[in-house]
Amino acid sequence: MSGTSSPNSGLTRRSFLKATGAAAGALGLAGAANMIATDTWLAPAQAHAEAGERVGYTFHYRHCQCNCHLKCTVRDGRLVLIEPNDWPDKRNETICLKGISEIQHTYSEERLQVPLKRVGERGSGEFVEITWDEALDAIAEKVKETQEKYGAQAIAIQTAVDSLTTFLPKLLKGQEKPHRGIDIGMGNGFSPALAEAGQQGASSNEVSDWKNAKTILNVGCNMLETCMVTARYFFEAKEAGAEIITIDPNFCTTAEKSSRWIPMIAGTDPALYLGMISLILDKGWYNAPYLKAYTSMPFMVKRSDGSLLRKDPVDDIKQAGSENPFLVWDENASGLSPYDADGISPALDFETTIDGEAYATVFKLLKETQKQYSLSWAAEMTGIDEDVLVEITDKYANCGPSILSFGFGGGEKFYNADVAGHAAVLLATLVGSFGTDIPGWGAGAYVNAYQKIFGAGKLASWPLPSECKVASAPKASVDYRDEESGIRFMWVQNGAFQQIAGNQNRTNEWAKGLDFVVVQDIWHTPSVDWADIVLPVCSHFEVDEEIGFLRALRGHVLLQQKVLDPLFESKTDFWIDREMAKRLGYGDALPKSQEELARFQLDNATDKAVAGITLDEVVAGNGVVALKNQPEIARSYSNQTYKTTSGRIDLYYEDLVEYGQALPQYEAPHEAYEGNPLRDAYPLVMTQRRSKYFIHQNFMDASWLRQYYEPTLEMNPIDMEARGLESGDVIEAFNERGSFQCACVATEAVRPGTAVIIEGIWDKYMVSGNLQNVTNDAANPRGRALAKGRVTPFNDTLIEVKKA
Ligand SMILES: Nc1nc2c(c(=O)[nH]1)N[C@H]1C(S)=C(S)[C@@H](COP(=O)(O)OP(=O)(O)OC[C@H]3O[C@@H](n4cnc5c(=O)[nH]c(N)nc54)[C@H](O)[C@@H]3O)O[C@H]1N2
Ligand SMILES: Nc1nc2c(c(=O)[nH]1)N[C@H]1C(S)=C(S)[C@@H](COP(=O)(O)OP(=O)(O)OC[C@H]3O[C@@H](n4cnc5c(=O)[nH]c(N)nc54)[C@H](O)[C@@H]3O)O[C@H]1N2
Ligand SMILES: [Mo]
Repeated sequence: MSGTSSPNSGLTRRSFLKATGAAAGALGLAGAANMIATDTWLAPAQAHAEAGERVGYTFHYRHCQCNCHLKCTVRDGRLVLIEPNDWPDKRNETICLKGISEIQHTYSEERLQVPLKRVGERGSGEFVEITWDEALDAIAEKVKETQEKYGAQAIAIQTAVDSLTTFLPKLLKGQEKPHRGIDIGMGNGFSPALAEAGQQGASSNEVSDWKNAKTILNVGCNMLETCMVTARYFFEAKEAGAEIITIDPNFCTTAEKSSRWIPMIAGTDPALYLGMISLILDKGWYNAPYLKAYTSMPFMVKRSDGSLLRKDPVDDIKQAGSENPFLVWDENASGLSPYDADGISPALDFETTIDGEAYATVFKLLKETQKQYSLSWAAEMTGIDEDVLVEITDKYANCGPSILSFGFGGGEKFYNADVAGHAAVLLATLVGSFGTDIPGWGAGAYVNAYQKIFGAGKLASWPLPSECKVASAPKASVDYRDEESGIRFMWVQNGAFQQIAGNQNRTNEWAKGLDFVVVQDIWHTPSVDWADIVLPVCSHFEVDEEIGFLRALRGHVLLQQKVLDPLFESKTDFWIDREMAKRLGYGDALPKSQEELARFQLDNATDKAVAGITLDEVVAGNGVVALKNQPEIARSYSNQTYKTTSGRIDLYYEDLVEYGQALPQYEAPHEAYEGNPLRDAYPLVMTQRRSKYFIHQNFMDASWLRQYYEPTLEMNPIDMEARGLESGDVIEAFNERGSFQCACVATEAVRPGTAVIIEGIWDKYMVSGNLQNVTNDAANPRGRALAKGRVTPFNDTLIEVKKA
């Protein structure tokens, strides 16, 4: 497991030999061989030898939501010690095994060392080394050719959370992150009610507010692994007496540390929320004054077509606006009134006939549609006992302040996720969770919610010529692999070819037909093998000047500074931006150095949280300076402000009337539902999770971490026994889309009828295949009508398992 199988200078063994044969010494083999192997690296110095020791500061990767700031000791040019940096608030001083292991991982055998050009078939991973000029010239030529032939929108750039590039997407003028359906599932249903721009499903308050809550329902979020820096706030809340109830099909780490774990059937999240809503309505546990004052519940719906009643009739329901107010029934005047008129008393549970048309309030309609979602129905669907549902709903509604927390994994990655999101926001609104400024009430995804998320810390953006802007993805496509997406040229800074789409065979077929592929990464991830040109990038520890990138996160301005000089032939993302700009005719448009950019970003910031903070101050603070004027706990929607059509919480989704989802209606998962005939052949639901040891595909090659984890399919002993399997056996997991092989392990933490695997594993660490070979990529037709498009239902996957 130590990953020392083949010396891999960013090449596969086969192509490495080929490259050596073709151009002997081109890689400077003697030096490279010593540099690349971790074991030799930790032996006496070869490269960057300098006398003495120095300390450098940088931020770590962010996709695990943590972005820890690190204090790094460099001896004789090598990273030898990594510690948490000092922060003004000690609670932020964090590091985990991922950070510590960078002493090894930064020098991993899988580091891309030199620019490469494909020589074999695309996907074969056969490359030869080329120079940076050759690589960049070839790319620039292809960019221009594609722009002329198909238009700039035929270029797509898949940026990743951790790639430190800022200019490239705009310089290419292509589609940035074309439809990929990731981390939007719940938010698609949750956010339109509140119209929180940006992050879909973002929580209403920071996680530090948990200590003010009495009841916390944590549904399908393993935050103690997926947002480790929030652990402090989790335990703070528990110690303060909050009851944290984790509802999750699996006994995940967070379930283990919660006050209570309630197992549920995967993919039934909408049923859970709908059942709770029914009980709250039946028992009258909702906050009626809140619903009347701050929500669309009293708005009138025309029964015949589902449209909301406005002062003036409209042809197109989407053209509403504050000039044409929604109408409510004023109980004082016994007549219709604009919802925002003064001195009215809107009826909540009401229906009437006007000019022969029947109208009912949103609330009344909700009560009607909820009739089909009884508690016993919810209990059967979710597998949670009825009395347990009553108990948790009672606590949630009547023993507040309460928090409803969900993740970006779990129920989010199902075909029906928007229904779950819509039901979740309804549930949270019924009990008055938003905008009350009462500490401890809130709802949403709290993974990430310690970062003063709502707009705080906006750095100034460097202006580019006006024609430099990204193209929008064509409306007709639901998936970047659709023909309608029109993509001919992919520039990849993440796992576009293995990681961010389900159904690998489809991805492979699509990838073969592209005109050109660039992969820009630090490590040799599986996507690299699909590149025509590979660009090796510096890790977050390496910069070619003293100053690197700035971020405003976790309530602070955080700076990346030089810890190491660029290793091997790698270059910074910024350097690549500048070189591409020169070649595309924008040579003068970019800052000359990262320092110039960083100064600009701070000196021109208009955000009060940042204005006045200087780069010199950040450097003097070893890369960490607190944002200004920050509340102790950031909250959103204060004073009940919502950026919705009505300015209130709009729970009735008029634009989904044609899909029958104006109010949430239960929809089964695509594959993973009881009674699906496909279960005869593929009876197990395979969900995926993340691990504290990895960030998706990142760190898969970190040999110090790999000692703790071997890729395994986790299964319940009952399902193992039924298949004659024992822990450690190599299994084949398969369905009609494909298969993969790895070891299996028996664990009671996984529900019978399901199998669980950590997502992101590179092919080379599996016995064979990639877990993405089996995952579901079905597109829900409703997807096009949703705010962020359709979701990728990775977890909505049925498989069968047999001994390999
Ligand atoms: N089957 C299955 N698939 C899934 C999921 C699932 O649950 N199941 N989850 C999905 C989700 S939620 C997500 S968000 C995606 C994530 O998928 P990705 O976006 O691919 O996630 P990362 O592995 O974080 O990718 C970051 C890449 O950026 C590289 N990188 C890091 N730092 C830098 C840098 O400074 N510069 C450059 N140029 N590159 C850098 C890393 O080496 C890594 O290859 O995966 C999705 N895929
Ligand atoms: N260390 C680390 N941290 C990360 C990441 C990483 O790769 N590594 N990735 C980041 C990213 S991009 C994301 S999107 C977040 C995701 O963060 P989380 O939402 O915490 O993601 P997961 O661990 O995938 O899933 C959470 C839980 O959902 C449960 N689950 C599975 N199916 C269902 C279901 O049908 N219903 C319910 N209710 N629960 C279900 C799983 O058992 C699991 O315990 O994590 C972020 N943080
Ligand atoms: Mo994600």
